[in-house]
Amino acid sequence: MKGGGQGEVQSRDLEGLEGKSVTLTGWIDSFRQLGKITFVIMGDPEGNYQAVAREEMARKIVQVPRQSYIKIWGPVARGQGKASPFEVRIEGFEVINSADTVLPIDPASKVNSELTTRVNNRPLDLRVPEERAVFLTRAKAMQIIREFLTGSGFVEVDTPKIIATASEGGAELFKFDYFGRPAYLAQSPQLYKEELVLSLGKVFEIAHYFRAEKSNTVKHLNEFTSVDIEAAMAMRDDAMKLIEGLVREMYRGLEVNYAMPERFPVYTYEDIVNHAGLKFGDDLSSEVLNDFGRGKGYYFIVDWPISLKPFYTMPKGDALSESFDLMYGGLEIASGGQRIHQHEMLYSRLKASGLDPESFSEHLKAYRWGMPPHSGWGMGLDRLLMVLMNRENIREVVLYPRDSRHLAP
Ligand code: AMO
Repeated sequence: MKGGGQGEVQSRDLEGLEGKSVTLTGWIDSFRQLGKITFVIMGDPEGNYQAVAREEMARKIVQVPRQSYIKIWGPVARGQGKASPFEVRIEGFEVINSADTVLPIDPASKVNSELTTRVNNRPLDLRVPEERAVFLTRAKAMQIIREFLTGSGFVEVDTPKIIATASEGGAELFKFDYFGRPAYLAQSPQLYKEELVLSLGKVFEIAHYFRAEKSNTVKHLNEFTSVDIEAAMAMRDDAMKLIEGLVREMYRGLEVNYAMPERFPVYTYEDIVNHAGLKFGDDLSSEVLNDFGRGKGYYFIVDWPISLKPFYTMPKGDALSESFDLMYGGLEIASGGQRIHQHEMLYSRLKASGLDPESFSEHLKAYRWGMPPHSGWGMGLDRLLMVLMNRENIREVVLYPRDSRHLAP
């Protein structure tokens, strides 16, 4: 094998290796010519760094198409350029796998390609350190969520994504043929997570769900990631405190500076209806929420009319419900609340919501087996990450977004 004395190292190791000969593999990001010297900006998963080639070596390496995967070797020296504090003086290189000379996007370009082009060429797009950073943050966020919820006594579960009955209403369901019977892609783990509190007490799940939304907006996808929790003996306020705690923990753990209020403000549905001049029972459109949420950070909207919430929501008096939405400005981040735990009430709420209780018989039976009172929520992870990372479009924080126009790659 060709290579330098130190064996293979990564760019992050360079600092401690001044004067030593090293071998690295990675891709060519770009070349910069300065007189007789050619700076080769190299990339690897850790970031970009600088290598230097002179004379014959320079003439040879600039022939290699950018983004090719190569091996370089030579001594490490204190850097002369601004790309990295240490650089590799190239004594030799080997092309491991050459890239096409014409690329759909140029990761080294200062001019960003269109989001659609980037998403369609994601593997190459992620060679841009700033874009890769989004998904490193996403991975860290998942870890923080798991640690936070596990540390709060929740058990991680994974429930089926092929289901027989709708949990969030029929309009946005993807239906398909399941060996001659109709089946659907799960819109949420709602029914399962409620059933599981019967024995496991406190459960959470992080998974993909499917909504047949036709609208193409910056906040909707047809396949999105939700963080769901459900907890026995928890009231709505407990569920709200938990999500507030999780959001704070994510900002802390991801080291995102944000002036968090002491407590997230709480508004009622009625506050917003009055503000917008609507009448009780009207749904709150994006326009109304954007207007109400302008200049606001995180806040809750509580006490929605029962008529606007799914059948499993616990009523509050005659017309309201023990529900909440967590908002950021005009964007809904999560919704949840207390659920119905009594069989008869659930049965009649199904009927009142225009659903056939018979098709929920498998689910309903758990409510005859000592179901504890319980509350929970579902949080759109992609939406929260979009806010956290200050991105304008949900597709920027999802590796391979699915919307009605995009099924590939
Ligand atoms: P809901 O339908 O409000 O509630 O969904 C919960 C959260 O999931 C996110 N979300 C979406 N994100 C991107 N694209 C979509 N198409 C999309 N649809 C929803 C939102 C939303 O707040 N079972 C209840 C939750 C519960 O009560 O526990 C549910 O699914 O951020």
